[in-house]
Amino acid sequence: MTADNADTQPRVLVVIPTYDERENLPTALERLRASVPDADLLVVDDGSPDGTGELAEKIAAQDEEASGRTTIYVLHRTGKLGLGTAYITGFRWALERGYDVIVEMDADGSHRAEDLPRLLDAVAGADLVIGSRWVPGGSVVNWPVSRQLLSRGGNTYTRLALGLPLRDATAGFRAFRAETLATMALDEVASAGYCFQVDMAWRVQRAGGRIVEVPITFVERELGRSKMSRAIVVEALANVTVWGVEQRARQLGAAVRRLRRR
Ligand SMILES: Nc1nc2c(ncn2[C@@H]2O[C@H](COP(=O)(O)OP(=O)(O)O)[C@@H](O)[C@H]2O)c(=O)[nH]1
Ligand SMILES: [Mg+2]
Repeated sequence: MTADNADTQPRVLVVIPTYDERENLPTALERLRASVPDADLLVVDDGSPDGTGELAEKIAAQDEEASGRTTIYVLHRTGKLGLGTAYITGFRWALERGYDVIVEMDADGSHRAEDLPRLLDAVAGADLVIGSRWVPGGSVVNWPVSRQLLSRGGNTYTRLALGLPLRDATAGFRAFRAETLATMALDEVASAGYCFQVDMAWRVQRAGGRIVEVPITFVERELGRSKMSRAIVVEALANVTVWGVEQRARQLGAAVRRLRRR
């Protein structure tokens, strides 16, 4: 890279939360290395009982030895503290180190590293880019119809309840401009799985940010198991309902105040 390039190329950090992803992490990191060779990678592991954290350290050390520079970093948290706070920890780490673009990505192979360059292209003209399953060109591989309906239905409900004009507000493959995150009250974001994604997008929207959805192919994991539960889905729908009602109440309050002033 020339000095010139170093000035103009955005510095990208991909944040990868892990809990028991031993079988998936090596491939995920390898594919990222191949698709976005200039990006740095940060694994945020929650003390995975299967040793994912130690494996990540080993891969990082090997990568450093082979390339002569550090590009894979690992944070260890004490226990399973949840996806949302894992991301917030990663975001703060990135902001402290001056990265320009911060990516959210799963370790289980569902988010294809090969799609990431298109997300990064789009973030040049957006505050938040969402890798979307439910825009034209997007798709899901290996999901039963019931799971597709749940995701589509949840997203339609979210769109109507919040007036958030997105097809896939629950998606977890995203690229943020650092400034977008720097101005957000990160400790106020709802932390549970799908709530976290919706809350982040809604905050960007309310702050007047530009959100772009880029079609991706989402591939359900082949190895390991999902940590999302029915309870997390129910909690997400309940939260969206409360936020929607609060929003309508605020709008109504504002309208009444305007009328009174007349
Ligand atoms: N650090 C951390 N990572 C988590 C936690 N829960 C899930 N993950 C990771 O978040 C990503 C998405 O989780 P997954 O269980 O595949 O959710 P799903 O794709 O919605 O079924 C994977 O890389 C998981 O290992 C957690 O509590 N802490
Ligand atoms: Mg998954």
